[in-house]
Amino acid sequence: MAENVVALDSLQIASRNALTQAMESDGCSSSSCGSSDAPEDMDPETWAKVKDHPCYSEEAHHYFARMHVAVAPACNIQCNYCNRKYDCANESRPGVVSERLTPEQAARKVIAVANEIPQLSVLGIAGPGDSAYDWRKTKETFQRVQEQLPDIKLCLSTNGLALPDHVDELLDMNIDHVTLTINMIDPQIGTEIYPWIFWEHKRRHGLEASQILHERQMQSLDMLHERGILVKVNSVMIPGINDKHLLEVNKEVKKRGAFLHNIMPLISAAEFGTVFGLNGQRGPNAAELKELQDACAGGANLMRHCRQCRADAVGLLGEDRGQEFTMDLVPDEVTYDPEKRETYREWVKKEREDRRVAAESAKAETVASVAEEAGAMLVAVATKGGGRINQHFGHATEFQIFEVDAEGVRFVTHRRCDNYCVGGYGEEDKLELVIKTLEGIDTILCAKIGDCPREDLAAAGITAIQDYAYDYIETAVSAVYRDRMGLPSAETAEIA
Ligand code: CLF
Ligand code: SF4
Repeated sequence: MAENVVALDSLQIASRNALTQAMESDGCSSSSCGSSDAPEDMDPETWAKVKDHPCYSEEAHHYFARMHVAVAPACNIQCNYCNRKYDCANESRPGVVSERLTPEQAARKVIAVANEIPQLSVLGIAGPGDSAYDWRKTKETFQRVQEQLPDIKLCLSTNGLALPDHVDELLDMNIDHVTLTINMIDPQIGTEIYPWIFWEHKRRHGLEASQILHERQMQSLDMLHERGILVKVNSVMIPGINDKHLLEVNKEVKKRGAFLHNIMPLISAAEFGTVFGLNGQRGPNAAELKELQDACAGGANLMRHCRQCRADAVGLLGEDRGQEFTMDLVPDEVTYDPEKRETYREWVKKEREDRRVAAESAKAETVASVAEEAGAMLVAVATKGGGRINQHFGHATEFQIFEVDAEGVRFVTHRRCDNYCVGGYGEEDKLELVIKTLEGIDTILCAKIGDCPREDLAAAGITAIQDYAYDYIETAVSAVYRDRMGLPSAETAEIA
């Protein structure tokens, strides 16, 4: 608990520092937000639903956390990328087993996490089987949480086969967010992904199975959209099977009102014991995934910040605090205390407004001063959240990647790595891997970096900068870009 107070305090200090700097320098750097998740890009009702959901809003993922509880073990289909020994791979890393919980245990765990992590805003049920098929347990868990923690958003992830039977109950429970995994809209392609489904008390195979699954998924999407429930579609990209086809999926789900489309790379390995793992089906590489995402421009909005969470994930996206909250660590009796969370939300409200104003003014400055035809640049950022550059280079286990050009700054993706610094010392072989991970990156922004890694990065053509420690990401990225374009910073210009 103390740790969170410290984290909140340091964020507040960082906020004050950045504000002071911005005032002193007359908004010294330029920036842009580029995110389609800003309030001005959607109606107020939709913004109210997504603004605190770390998966539905890229901006929110800097401030808010989610957790999953594994209460629904039964599943009604078989995906070739799933091994039932593990959890549903449609919304979690394959090969991961979570702690199975009863609805009562799950509700208790949610209270324990909410008391400890003020950033928690969403509870997701994504298996370990199918949450809509194992409905009794899913529903009981949601009801318990709703009664005891009314400020937590409820989020459901499903393959869609059983969902049409429960859509109205979702509405009654005020559930605003549903993820449907849709890997095809052509049942022929489905035959290569789904060997069977269990439907109306019978196992169905081949084309018949895929046809039924497809029709129920489309029905689910239509029903959810009609009722104003936001739908995120997850698709697993499987090279040679549905990779090109996902363009069609993207168009179709947009037509049917999906709010977001999350194209996830297949993660496949023989040790997972899945059909695809055993037959050598590979997943896409980062370039193939990006190419497909870029080709989807103009279709359904894409989610690009998914971390393919662990099934028992707890914390900010990309952060894994699940091991701090296993059931043996959760007290038998726990009472919800909303105070710290209310304080945090008040702080976030102000902080994100400050950040938006700073980013907008910086964007205006960039647009006004950088020639339209100026090239784009990729910048990696080490961040622990809060939308700021607040992590040491050696501690980063992932970098957030931003693209910047004359139009502004856009989040593109994240790249994972092992942290270079372990136990206070940098490890040379790890640095080599980090440098590989950062291929194509022009500049790294971090809170601190030592001389050795900075020199090695420079030798690989990557500039590491710590001068923007604790600044907002967008304003700093923009300032670096302006600098690279040979433009004076606002501060320098003013002095001159
Ligand atoms: Fe969980 Fe999924 Fe809800 Fe998010 S995850 S059920 S929508 S609360 Fe988020 Fe994790 Fe990606 Fe899922 S980062 S795997 S998209
Ligand atoms: Fe596995 Fe989920 Fe597919 Fe069921 S829906 S087979 S649990 S990946």
